[in-house]
Amino acid sequence: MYDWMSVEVERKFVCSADNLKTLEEIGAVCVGQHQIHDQYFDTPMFDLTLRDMWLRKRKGCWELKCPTVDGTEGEQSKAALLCTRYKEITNLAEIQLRVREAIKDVCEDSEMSSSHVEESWLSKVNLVCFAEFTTVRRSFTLEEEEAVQIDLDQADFGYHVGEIEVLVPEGGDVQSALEKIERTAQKLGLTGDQRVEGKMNVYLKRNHPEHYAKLLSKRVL
Ligand code: V4E
Repeated sequence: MYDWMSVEVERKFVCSADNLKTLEEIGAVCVGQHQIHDQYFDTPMFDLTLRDMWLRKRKGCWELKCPTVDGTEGEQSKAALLCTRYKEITNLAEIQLRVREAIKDVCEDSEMSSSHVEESWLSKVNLVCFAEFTTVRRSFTLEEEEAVQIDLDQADFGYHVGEIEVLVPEGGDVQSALEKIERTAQKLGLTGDQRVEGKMNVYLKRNHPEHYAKLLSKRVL
């Protein structure tokens, strides 16, 4: 399968000093601290995010997150309901294809081959940056939970959030990822039964409140 297409299964949690202590106690290994600068793009009418499609540029690379249908949606456990699942696409040609498909009714017919310089494809489909922020991320792993990463994020607009995530290759075992995340959440002592807001929720609430309200009403967020 394609290595540029995987499914990110993720549970966010409220991040506190206690989590750091617990991470130490359960023997989590800090695998790095990075600064991440993200720019998110959409049409002026927000045609992508209204379809739950999130296009961003991170470290000079394009990434698109879009909803996934993986067959685990039906009867969902409480633990699964706390997780999000998004297809993550990093191949520019595939991203352009999906973006063009999503906004074909609103953009002029345009040729978007990967040979175009990327700024030209942005203007051709009328994509503009609607969110930009930097995050300091500390990442941890647990020896006994292969492929699980725990991130503690501090966004520059003053929001802290934790994430437990597993990247599943396209067609891989989402159920087992959900189980790994649940076991990790229990080790961390997470008790909340509500989904926790991501950085973008908080950013949009502050900077694009009308669009945020629309996303809530359409149940995208
Ligand atoms: C998918 C999504 C957005 C794009 C950003 O995704 P997120 O995982 O929140 O950001 P980040 O920086 O942690 O990315 P990573 O480094 O893990 O790839 S913005 C909003 N969504 C949808 C969404 C949702 N509906 N509910 C929750 C809890 N999170 C995200």
